[in-house]
Amino acid sequence: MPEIPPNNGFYRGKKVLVTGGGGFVGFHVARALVSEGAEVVCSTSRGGRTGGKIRADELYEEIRVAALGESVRFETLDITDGPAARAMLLEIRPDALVHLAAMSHVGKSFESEALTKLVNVDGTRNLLEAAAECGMSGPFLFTSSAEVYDFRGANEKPLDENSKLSPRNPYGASKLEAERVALEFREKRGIDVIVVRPFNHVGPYQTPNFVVSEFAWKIAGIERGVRDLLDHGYLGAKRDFAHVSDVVRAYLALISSPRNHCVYNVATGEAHEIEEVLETLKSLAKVKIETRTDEGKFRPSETPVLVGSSARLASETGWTAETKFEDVLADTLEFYRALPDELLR
Ligand code: A2R
Repeated sequence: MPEIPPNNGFYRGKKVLVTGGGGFVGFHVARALVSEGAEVVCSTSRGGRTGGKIRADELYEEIRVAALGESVRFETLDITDGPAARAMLLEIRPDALVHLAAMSHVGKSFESEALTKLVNVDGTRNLLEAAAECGMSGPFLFTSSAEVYDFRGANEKPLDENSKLSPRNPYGASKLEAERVALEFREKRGIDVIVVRPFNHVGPYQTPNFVVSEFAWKIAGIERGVRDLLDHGYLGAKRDFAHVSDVVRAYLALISSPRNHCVYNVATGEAHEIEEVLETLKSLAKVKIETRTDEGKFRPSETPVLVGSSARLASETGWTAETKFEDVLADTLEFYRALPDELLR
């Protein structure tokens, strides 16, 4: 029997623009699209007005861009610059757009609320306006976030797309506002908008400032002998951890499929305690890992459990989260093990 290509060959020869293409998810989206035969243009804001990144972000972006090599074209675009967004879309005329560029860190959004809104809401509006002006007919996938939901009283029952919306932080608020802008462009301007709400997703190439990547990075540092112990905060919260490759598969499947809805959760439906993350990573370590609770970081989470239902995504595309929890962690650890000493300190 002839082999069926992924996504039925939908991406072969298609031109896809990936904003935030130097970011963690952007790297995986770009790589997956290339392997499906798409022509990929990634945009990053390097040198743009809202640059101001901390050094770690820049270093990790360099690693990702180097790993993609010549397989994709990189262009500079600060999405807060409306005319520049329009000029880029007019020049590229993509068949599909995966919009990932964002101020993506929940914690940092408290300190930079205005910038978070500027990039996440106004930047998204600029891209949608540009897409409308250049008559883009292909899908425009906007990555929102599980942070748009009201987590108060959340329990082991997975949240679905009809669960109450009420963000608890400026990041979630900006994503919800941007969703509304995007859905308005869908309704009034005919843009084929798909909104995705990913829950936690982890894996190789993540800047180590999220819980799983931070633990894996510290363990790799201890194994290398450049760090003594793993300090951590509260371990009692439960989260839904998908492998970034599974999340990317969901995005690509949604773009290439006929759809009955325009908003989709992307989640595994399984809750794992942070303590379990730590214990599993410790069991994967090549040396004994000494841990210490850091009182400064110890804030019991307001959100004890956060788990999502992907039933809608599964029923419309057949998607499932294929990677087992332990493999998600092992894969992440393997990435940090390959970094040079100076990036493990
Ligand atoms: O472009 P860079 O080098 O500043 O990189 C960040 C980019 N970004 C921007 N791009 C254009 N114009 C801006 N004003 C701007 N500000 C930030 O967005 C960065 O590489 C990228 C986001 O990547 P990460 O922070 O690694 O986020 P991740 O985990 O890949 O999340 C992707 C999407 C985001 O929309 C999240 O909010 C959502 O998935 O969960």
